[in-house]
Amino acid sequence: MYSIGVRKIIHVDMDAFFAAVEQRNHPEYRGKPVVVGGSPDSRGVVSTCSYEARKFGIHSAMPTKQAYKLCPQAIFVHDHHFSDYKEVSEQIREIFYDYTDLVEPLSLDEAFLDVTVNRKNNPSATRIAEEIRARIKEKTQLTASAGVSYNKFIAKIASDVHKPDGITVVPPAEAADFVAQLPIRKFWGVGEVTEKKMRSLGIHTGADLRKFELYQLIEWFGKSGPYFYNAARGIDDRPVENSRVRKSIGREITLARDIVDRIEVERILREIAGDIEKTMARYQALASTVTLKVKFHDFQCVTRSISLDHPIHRATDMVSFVDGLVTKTEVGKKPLRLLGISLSGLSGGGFDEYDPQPELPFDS
Ligand code: TTP
Ligand code: MG
Repeated sequence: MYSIGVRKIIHVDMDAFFAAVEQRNHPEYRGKPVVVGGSPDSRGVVSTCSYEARKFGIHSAMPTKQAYKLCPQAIFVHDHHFSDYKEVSEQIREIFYDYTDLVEPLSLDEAFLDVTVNRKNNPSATRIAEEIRARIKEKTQLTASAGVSYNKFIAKIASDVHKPDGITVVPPAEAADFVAQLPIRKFWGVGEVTEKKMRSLGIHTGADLRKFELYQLIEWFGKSGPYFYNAARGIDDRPVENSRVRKSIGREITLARDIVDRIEVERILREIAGDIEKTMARYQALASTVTLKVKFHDFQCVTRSISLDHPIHRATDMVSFVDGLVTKTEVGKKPLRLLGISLSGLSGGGFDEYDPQPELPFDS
Protein backbone atom coordinates (compact mmCIF):
# COMPACT_ATOMS: atom_id res chain seq x y z
CA MET A 1 0.00 0.00 0.00
CA TYR A 2 2.84 2.44 0.84
CA SER A 3 5.81 3.11 -1.35
CA ILE A 4 9.35 3.06 -0.02
CA GLY A 5 10.31 6.23 1.85
CA VAL A 6 6.78 6.95 3.00
CA ARG A 7 6.33 6.99 6.76
CA LYS A 8 3.69 4.94 8.54
CA ILE A 9 2.11 6.91 11.36
CA ILE A 10 -0.62 5.81 13.75
CA HIS A 11 -2.60 8.12 16.03
CA VAL A 12 -4.39 6.31 18.85
CA ASP A 13 -7.01 8.08 20.95
CA MET A 14 -9.15 6.57 23.70
CA ASP A 15 -12.91 6.99 23.41
CA ALA A 16 -14.65 9.32 25.88
CA PHE A 17 -11.67 8.62 28.08
CA PHE A 18 -12.50 9.83 31.61
CA ALA A 19 -16.18 8.90 31.18
CA ALA A 20 -15.30 5.45 29.81
CA VAL A 21 -13.06 4.75 32.82
CA GLU A 22 -15.91 5.78 35.14
CA GLN A 23 -18.32 3.48 33.26
CA ARG A 24 -15.86 0.62 33.45
CA ASN A 25 -15.37 1.12 37.18
CA HIS A 26 -19.10 1.55 37.87
CA PRO A 27 -21.09 -1.01 35.87
CA GLU A 28 -24.31 0.81 36.84
CA TYR A 29 -23.16 3.78 34.69
CA ARG A 30 -22.80 1.70 31.53
CA GLY A 31 -25.09 2.48 28.60
CA LYS A 32 -26.09 5.74 30.30
CA PRO A 33 -25.25 9.40 29.79
CA VAL A 34 -22.28 10.14 32.07
CA VAL A 35 -20.83 13.62 32.45
CA VAL A 36 -17.42 14.08 34.13
CA GLY A 37 -16.34 17.45 35.54
CA GLY A 38 -17.87 20.47 37.24
CA SER A 39 -18.94 20.76 40.84
CA PRO A 40 -22.18 19.61 42.54
CA ASP A 41 -23.53 23.19 42.49
CA SER A 42 -23.23 22.95 38.67
CA ARG A 43 -20.30 25.33 38.48
CA GLY A 44 -17.30 24.50 36.32
CA VAL A 45 -17.13 22.80 32.97
CA VAL A 46 -17.48 19.35 31.50
CA SER A 47 -14.16 17.50 31.11
CA THR A 48 -15.77 14.89 28.93
CA CYS A 49 -18.93 12.82 28.66
CA SER A 50 -19.99 9.40 27.44
CA TYR A 51 -21.25 8.95 23.89
CA GLU A 52 -24.74 8.43 25.34
CA ALA A 53 -24.50 11.97 26.79
CA ARG A 54 -23.19 13.41 23.50
CA LYS A 55 -26.56 12.55 21.89
CA PHE A 56 -28.04 15.30 24.07
CA GLY A 57 -25.55 17.84 22.71
CA ILE A 58 -23.22 17.76 25.71
CA HIS A 59 -19.50 18.11 25.00
CA SER A 60 -16.12 18.89 26.60
CA ALA A 61 -15.62 22.43 27.93
CA MET A 62 -19.39 23.09 28.13
CA PRO A 63 -20.53 24.62 31.44
CA THR A 64 -21.83 21.79 33.62
CA LYS A 65 -24.93 23.87 34.29
CA GLN A 66 -25.80 23.75 30.61
CA ALA A 67 -25.14 20.00 30.51
CA TYR A 68 -27.56 19.58 33.40
CA LYS A 69 -30.25 21.50 31.49
CA LEU A 70 -29.71 19.42 28.36
CA CYS A 71 -29.89 16.11 30.21
CA PRO A 72 -30.92 16.30 33.88
CA GLN A 73 -31.11 12.51 34.12
CA ALA A 74 -27.41 12.10 33.27
CA ILE A 75 -25.01 10.71 35.87
CA PHE A 76 -22.77 13.61 36.93
CA VAL A 77 -19.33 12.58 38.19
CA HIS A 78 -17.82 15.60 39.91
CA ASP A 79 -14.64 14.05 41.23
CA HIS A 80 -11.97 13.22 38.73
CA HIS A 81 -10.21 9.95 39.51
CA PHE A 82 -6.87 10.90 38.04
CA SER A 83 -4.98 7.95 39.49
CA ASP A 84 -7.31 5.60 37.56
CA TYR A 85 -6.88 7.60 34.33
CA LYS A 86 -3.14 7.69 34.83
CA GLU A 87 -2.98 3.95 35.37
CA VAL A 88 -4.78 3.29 32.07
CA SER A 89 -2.57 5.85 30.38
CA GLU A 90 0.52 3.96 31.49
CA GLN A 91 -0.96 0.63 30.42
CA ILE A 92 -1.67 1.84 26.89
CA ARG A 93 1.79 3.42 26.59
CA GLU A 94 3.39 0.12 27.54
CA ILE A 95 1.50 -1.47 24.66
CA PHE A 96 2.71 1.26 22.26
CA TYR A 97 6.35 0.83 23.31
CA ASP A 98 6.04 -2.84 22.48
CA TYR A 99 5.97 -1.81 18.82
CA THR A 100 8.38 1.13 18.70
CA ASP A 101 10.26 3.68 20.79
CA LEU A 102 8.95 6.39 18.49
CA VAL A 103 5.92 7.16 20.62
CA GLU A 104 4.80 10.75 21.18
CA PRO A 105 2.03 11.06 23.77
CA LEU A 106 -0.10 14.20 23.34
CA SER A 107 -2.13 13.72 26.49
CA LEU A 108 -3.09 10.91 28.87
CA ASP A 109 -5.30 9.26 26.26
CA GLU A 110 -3.62 9.78 22.90
CA ALA A 111 -0.31 9.29 21.16
CA PHE A 112 1.39 9.17 17.81
CA LEU A 113 3.45 6.14 16.83
CA ASP A 114 5.86 5.99 13.93
CA VAL A 115 5.82 2.32 12.92
CA THR A 116 7.69 2.67 9.61
CA VAL A 117 10.27 0.47 11.30
CA ASN A 118 8.87 -1.53 14.20
CA ARG A 119 9.84 -4.24 16.64
CA LYS A 120 7.41 -6.75 15.15
CA ASN A 121 8.74 -6.25 11.61
CA ASN A 122 5.10 -5.90 10.61
CA PRO A 123 4.90 -4.05 7.29
CA SER A 124 1.22 -3.15 7.77
CA ALA A 125 0.53 -0.11 9.95
CA THR A 126 -3.16 -0.94 9.69
CA ARG A 127 -2.67 -4.40 11.14
CA ILE A 128 -0.51 -2.94 13.93
CA ALA A 129 -3.21 -0.39 14.73
CA GLU A 130 -5.85 -3.13 14.87
CA GLU A 131 -3.62 -5.24 17.09
CA ILE A 132 -3.02 -2.29 19.42
CA ARG A 133 -6.74 -1.56 19.68
CA ALA A 134 -7.46 -5.20 20.49
CA ARG A 135 -4.71 -5.30 23.12
CA ILE A 136 -5.94 -2.07 24.72
CA LYS A 137 -9.44 -3.54 24.96
CA GLU A 138 -8.14 -6.75 26.46
CA LYS A 139 -5.88 -5.03 28.99
CA THR A 140 -8.15 -2.14 30.03
CA GLN A 141 -11.68 -3.14 28.95
CA LEU A 142 -11.79 0.24 27.18
CA THR A 143 -12.01 1.12 23.52
CA ALA A 144 -9.63 3.24 21.47
CA SER A 145 -9.90 4.62 17.96
CA ALA A 146 -7.02 4.88 15.51
CA GLY A 147 -6.02 6.86 12.48
CA VAL A 148 -3.41 5.45 10.12
CA SER A 149 -1.65 7.53 7.50
CA TYR A 150 1.70 8.80 6.29
CA ASN A 151 1.93 11.88 8.51
CA LYS A 152 0.82 13.20 11.89
CA PHE A 153 -1.67 15.75 10.61
CA ILE A 154 -3.74 13.22 8.65
CA ALA A 155 -3.39 10.39 11.20
CA LYS A 156 -4.66 12.70 13.95
CA ILE A 157 -7.74 13.77 12.03
CA ALA A 158 -8.36 10.23 10.80
CA SER A 159 -8.58 8.77 14.32
CA ASP A 160 -11.65 10.93 14.90
CA VAL A 161 -13.56 9.85 11.80
CA HIS A 162 -14.89 6.51 13.00
CA LYS A 163 -15.06 7.17 16.73
CA PRO A 164 -15.89 5.40 18.96
CA ASP A 165 -14.07 2.07 18.58
CA GLY A 166 -13.15 2.68 14.94
CA ILE A 167 -10.18 2.85 12.63
CA THR A 168 -9.63 5.04 9.59
CA VAL A 169 -6.84 4.49 7.11
CA VAL A 170 -5.86 7.28 4.72
CA PRO A 171 -3.30 6.08 2.18
CA PRO A 172 -1.32 8.72 0.25
CA ALA A 173 -3.48 8.34 -2.85
CA GLU A 174 -6.61 9.23 -0.90
CA ALA A 175 -5.13 12.10 1.09
CA ALA A 176 -6.01 14.92 -1.32
CA ASP A 177 -9.73 14.05 -1.29
CA PHE A 178 -9.66 13.45 2.45
CA VAL A 179 -8.20 16.88 3.18
CA ALA A 180 -10.33 18.69 0.58
CA GLN A 181 -13.63 17.71 2.21
CA LEU A 182 -12.50 18.50 5.78
CA PRO A 183 -14.35 21.27 7.55
CA ILE A 184 -11.72 23.82 8.55
CA ARG A 185 -12.39 23.33 12.27
CA LYS A 186 -11.16 19.75 11.99
CA PHE A 187 -7.69 20.94 11.00
CA TRP A 188 -5.31 20.31 13.86
CA GLY A 189 -4.43 23.72 15.24
CA VAL A 190 -7.64 25.48 14.25
CA GLY A 191 -9.47 26.61 17.36
CA GLU A 192 -12.44 28.90 17.68
CA VAL A 193 -10.52 32.08 16.89
CA THR A 194 -8.80 30.82 13.75
CA GLU A 195 -12.00 29.16 12.56
CA LYS A 196 -13.86 32.47 12.75
CA LYS A 197 -11.12 34.24 10.86
CA MET A 198 -11.01 31.57 8.17
CA ARG A 199 -14.75 31.61 7.72
CA SER A 200 -14.70 35.38 7.39
CA LEU A 201 -12.20 34.89 4.57
CA GLY A 202 -14.50 32.39 2.85
CA ILE A 203 -12.44 29.38 3.91
CA HIS A 204 -14.76 26.62 5.09
CA THR A 205 -13.03 23.43 3.94
CA GLY A 206 -9.63 22.06 3.04
CA ALA A 207 -10.45 22.66 -0.62
CA ASP A 208 -11.07 26.36 0.10
CA LEU A 209 -7.77 26.63 1.97
CA ARG A 210 -5.89 25.08 -0.91
CA LYS A 211 -6.93 27.88 -3.27
CA PHE A 212 -4.64 30.40 -1.56
CA GLU A 213 -1.00 31.11 -2.24
CA LEU A 214 1.60 30.74 0.48
CA TYR A 215 2.31 34.47 0.75
CA GLN A 216 -1.40 35.12 1.25
CA LEU A 217 -1.69 32.60 4.07
CA ILE A 218 1.44 34.02 5.72
CA GLU A 219 -0.08 37.48 5.53
CA TRP A 220 -3.25 36.26 7.23
CA PHE A 221 -1.91 33.67 9.66
CA GLY A 222 1.71 34.65 10.23
CA LYS A 223 3.99 31.76 11.08
CA SER A 224 1.10 29.28 10.93
CA GLY A 225 0.72 30.20 7.23
CA PRO A 226 3.19 27.61 5.91
CA TYR A 227 1.65 24.93 8.13
CA PHE A 228 -1.82 25.59 6.68
CA TYR A 229 -0.44 25.80 3.15
CA ASN A 230 1.17 22.38 3.49
CA ALA A 231 -1.68 20.84 5.48
CA ALA A 232 -4.15 21.75 2.70
CA ARG A 233 -1.91 19.69 0.40
CA GLY A 234 -1.69 16.76 2.81
CA ILE A 235 1.93 17.60 3.64
CA ASP A 236 3.25 17.47 7.21
CA ASP A 237 6.89 16.52 7.73
CA ARG A 238 6.98 16.87 11.49
CA PRO A 239 8.62 13.81 13.03
CA VAL A 240 7.08 11.75 15.79
CA GLU A 241 9.15 12.89 18.76
CA ASN A 242 9.99 10.20 21.25
CA SER A 243 9.46 11.83 24.62
CA ARG A 244 10.14 8.88 26.87
CA VAL A 245 12.93 9.47 29.33
CA ARG A 246 15.46 6.73 29.03
CA LYS A 247 16.41 5.60 32.49
CA SER A 248 19.22 3.34 31.38
CA ILE A 249 21.33 2.37 28.43
CA GLY A 250 22.43 -1.21 28.26
CA ARG A 251 22.86 -4.36 26.33
CA GLU A 252 22.74 -8.04 27.13
CA ILE A 253 23.73 -11.12 25.20
CA THR A 254 22.27 -14.58 25.54
CA LEU A 255 25.16 -16.89 24.82
CA ALA A 256 24.98 -19.47 22.07
CA ARG A 257 26.37 -22.03 24.58
CA ASP A 258 26.94 -21.88 28.33
CA ILE A 259 30.43 -20.67 29.24
CA VAL A 260 32.63 -20.85 32.36
CA ASP A 261 35.93 -19.46 31.10
CA ARG A 262 36.72 -16.08 32.69
CA ILE A 263 38.79 -14.91 29.70
CA GLU A 264 35.88 -15.51 27.38
CA VAL A 265 33.54 -13.73 29.79
CA GLU A 266 35.84 -10.71 29.77
CA ARG A 267 35.98 -10.70 25.98
CA ILE A 268 32.18 -10.67 25.74
CA LEU A 269 31.89 -7.94 28.36
CA ARG A 270 34.35 -5.77 26.37
CA GLU A 271 32.24 -6.29 23.27
CA ILE A 272 29.06 -5.30 25.14
CA ALA A 273 30.80 -2.25 26.63
CA GLY A 274 31.94 -1.18 23.17
CA ASP A 275 28.35 -1.25 21.89
CA ILE A 276 27.10 0.70 24.89
CA GLU A 277 29.83 3.30 24.39
CA LYS A 278 28.46 3.96 20.89
CA THR A 279 24.93 4.43 22.21
CA MET A 280 26.22 6.70 24.98
CA ALA A 281 28.00 8.79 22.36
CA ARG A 282 24.82 9.02 20.25
CA TYR A 283 22.91 10.39 23.25
CA GLN A 284 25.95 12.34 24.49
CA ALA A 285 25.18 10.83 27.87
CA LEU A 286 27.11 10.18 31.04
CA ALA A 287 26.25 7.52 33.62
CA SER A 288 26.87 7.34 37.34
CA THR A 289 25.81 3.72 37.96
CA VAL A 290 27.14 0.58 36.33
CA THR A 291 25.21 -2.68 36.63
CA LEU A 292 26.33 -6.16 35.68
CA LYS A 293 23.70 -8.77 34.99
CA VAL A 294 24.43 -12.46 34.72
CA LYS A 295 22.17 -15.44 34.31
CA PHE A 296 23.53 -18.88 35.07
CA HIS A 297 22.69 -22.13 33.31
CA ASP A 298 20.14 -22.92 36.03
CA PHE A 299 18.40 -19.56 35.24
CA GLN A 300 19.54 -18.01 38.50
CA CYS A 301 19.80 -14.30 37.72
CA VAL A 302 22.19 -12.00 39.60
CA THR A 303 22.79 -8.26 39.30
CA ARG A 304 25.61 -6.28 40.91
CA SER A 305 25.84 -2.48 40.77
CA ILE A 306 28.30 0.20 41.66
CA SER A 307 27.63 3.92 42.02
CA LEU A 308 30.42 6.22 40.88
CA ASP A 309 31.52 9.61 42.10
CA HIS A 310 32.50 10.60 38.59
CA PRO A 311 30.15 9.72 35.75
CA ILE A 312 31.55 7.72 32.83
CA HIS A 313 30.80 7.01 29.18
CA ARG A 314 33.86 5.10 27.89
CA ALA A 315 33.96 1.34 27.34
CA THR A 316 37.32 1.04 29.12
CA ASP A 317 35.87 2.62 32.26
CA MET A 318 32.79 0.38 32.08
CA VAL A 319 35.01 -2.69 31.77
CA SER A 320 37.18 -1.79 34.73
CA PHE A 321 34.16 -1.35 37.02
CA VAL A 322 32.40 -4.42 35.62
CA ASP A 323 35.52 -6.51 36.28
CA GLY A 324 35.21 -5.58 39.93
CA LEU A 325 31.54 -6.57 39.92
CA VAL A 326 32.28 -9.92 38.29
CA THR A 327 34.39 -10.93 41.28
CA LYS A 328 31.30 -10.55 43.49
CA THR A 329 29.50 -13.33 41.58
CA GLU A 330 30.07 -16.98 40.83
CA VAL A 331 31.20 -16.16 37.29
CA GLY A 332 34.09 -18.48 36.39
CA LYS A 333 32.69 -21.20 38.64
CA LYS A 334 29.15 -21.78 37.33
CA PRO A 335 28.26 -22.01 33.61
CA LEU A 336 26.72 -18.80 32.29
CA ARG A 337 23.94 -18.35 29.73
CA LEU A 338 23.52 -14.56 29.69
CA LEU A 339 25.72 -11.53 30.26
CA GLY A 340 24.68 -7.90 30.31
CA ILE A 341 25.81 -4.43 31.31
CA SER A 342 23.57 -1.47 31.90
CA LEU A 343 24.36 2.13 32.76
CA SER A 344 21.94 4.32 34.70
CA GLY A 345 21.93 7.59 36.59
CA LEU A 346 22.11 9.23 33.17
CA SER A 347 22.95 12.88 32.68
CA GLY A 348 24.12 15.11 29.86
CA GLY A 349 22.55 15.03 26.39
CA GLY A 350 18.80 15.45 26.72
CA PHE A 351 18.56 13.48 29.94
CA ASP A 352 18.46 16.23 32.54
CA GLU A 353 16.46 18.74 30.56
CA TYR A 354 13.48 16.57 29.73
CA ASP A 355 10.30 18.47 29.02
CA PRO A 356 7.28 16.21 29.43
CA GLN A 357 4.89 18.72 27.84
CA PRO A 358 4.63 18.12 24.11
CA GLU A 359 4.29 21.29 22.13
CA LEU A 360 0.78 21.82 20.86
CA PRO A 361 0.32 23.88 17.78
CA PHE A 362 -1.45 27.20 17.67
CA ASP A 363 -4.67 27.92 19.45
CA SER A 364 -6.42 24.56 19.67
P1 TTP B 1 -10.27 13.77 24.27
O1 TTP B 1 -9.52 12.63 23.65
O2 TTP B 1 -10.31 15.07 23.54
O3 TTP B 1 -11.78 13.35 24.50
P2 TTP B 1 -12.38 11.99 24.98
O4 TTP B 1 -11.36 10.91 25.05
O5 TTP B 1 -13.14 12.21 26.25
O6 TTP B 1 -13.44 11.67 23.85
P3 TTP B 1 -13.18 11.23 22.34
O7 TTP B 1 -11.69 11.14 22.16
O8 TTP B 1 -13.85 9.88 22.23
O9 TTP B 1 -13.82 12.26 21.51
O10 TTP B 1 -9.70 14.07 25.70
C1 TTP B 1 -9.21 13.05 26.56
C2 TTP B 1 -9.54 13.35 27.99
O11 TTP B 1 -9.00 14.62 28.36
C3 TTP B 1 -11.02 13.46 28.26
O12 TTP B 1 -11.61 12.20 28.56
C4 TTP B 1 -11.09 14.42 29.41
C5 TTP B 1 -9.89 15.30 29.26
N1 TTP B 1 -10.31 16.60 28.71
C6 TTP B 1 -10.58 17.65 29.60
O13 TTP B 1 -10.42 17.48 30.81
N2 TTP B 1 -11.01 18.84 29.09
C7 TTP B 1 -11.22 19.05 27.75
O14 TTP B 1 -11.64 20.16 27.34
C8 TTP B 1 -10.94 17.97 26.84
C9 TTP B 1 -11.15 18.15 25.36
C10 TTP B 1 -10.49 16.78 27.37
MG1 MG C 1 -10.00 10.62 23.49
